[in-house]
Amino acid sequence: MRTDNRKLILVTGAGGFIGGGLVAKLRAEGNARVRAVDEKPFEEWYQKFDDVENLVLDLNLKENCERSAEGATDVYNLAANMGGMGFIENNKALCMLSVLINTHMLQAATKHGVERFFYSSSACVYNGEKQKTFEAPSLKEEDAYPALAEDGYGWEKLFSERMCRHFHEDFGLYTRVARFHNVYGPWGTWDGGREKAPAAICRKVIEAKVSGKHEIEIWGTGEQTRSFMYIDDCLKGIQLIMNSKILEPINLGSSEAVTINQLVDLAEEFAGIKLKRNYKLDAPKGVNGRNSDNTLIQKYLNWEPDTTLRAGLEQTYRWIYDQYIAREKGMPVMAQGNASGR
Ligand code: GKE
Repeated sequence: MRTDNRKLILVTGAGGFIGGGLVAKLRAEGNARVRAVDEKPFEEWYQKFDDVENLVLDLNLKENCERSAEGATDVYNLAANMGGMGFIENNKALCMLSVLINTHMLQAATKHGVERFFYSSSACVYNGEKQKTFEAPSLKEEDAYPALAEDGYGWEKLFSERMCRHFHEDFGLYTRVARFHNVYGPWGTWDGGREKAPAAICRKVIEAKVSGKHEIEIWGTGEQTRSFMYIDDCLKGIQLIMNSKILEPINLGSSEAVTINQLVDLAEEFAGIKLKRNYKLDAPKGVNGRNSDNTLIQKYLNWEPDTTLRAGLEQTYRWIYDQYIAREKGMPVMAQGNASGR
């Protein structure tokens, strides 16, 4: 049997949306062996490939992080307990417990002499005071301080970012940190409570179309602003940042801000229907406005996420539509509702 001398890349959270997408991309590129790790049983992985090493391990535990990092040169740490506003607002302690994964993965990577370590942070680290306006404030990297992050989830991300920095300074581990802005696309969570606005709105519009009940519930006033990053841009950005020399946390997000109402307009257009909008004002809303300032990523990489929301959302809508119909018919669909990977 021939030995495989290609380097070994570890992807944690590989059963989740972004982790699964990254494994798919790395194996297609074929330059490395891939080890895919997630705590979920295999039948719940969003994507799974038999030609990579797949492991079910709980990365809250240090020994499992050590087992995962052994022999790896690159680590993409995408494992976290997370979800959209409906999840993070109601599960703050669970979100903060991801600090166990991040602490143990950093220790394990240091112990095994890993060459590069990627940490997926979030726009939720930004100071809430700077996101009070609905005018889609563009957040620069420096706007994370003075710190007033999203309660629970955002504070854990900010702390773990900081740990990455100090593992580099004190222990020489080459860490890379990207702050993801709301990622969406096919193979993402679209039901079950952890879904974010793009998938939730697509699903609700599809539900209305299929049922013939032409109404939709929207959380908040619909005037909240966000930018949404298509999964292909996210994956490309992750690899560019990992292979760069960027030491500080950097935004990885689209700079095309829209209101939630505009998001609904688009989904309605794909469905070819118009819906009566019911605004649920006491639902989880998060910040009023948020956009990604991409000056820094442009400076370093001469690139920024550039898939238009129209193009990306249309792909996503079609994919969720097929999943929805398959579920209606009792056919197998992607597992939902227990996303432990990004
Ligand atoms: N999830 C969801 N579901 N959100 C809805 C819905 C719905 O049916 N209807 C309206 N919204 C509104 C929310 O109230 C919120 O104001 C906005 O859409 C975006 O919600 P979201 O996609 O769940 O999440 P956020 O952008 O507020 O926050 C997310 O930010 C990311 C980073 O940019 C977080 O959930 C994190 O998971 C993530 O780090």
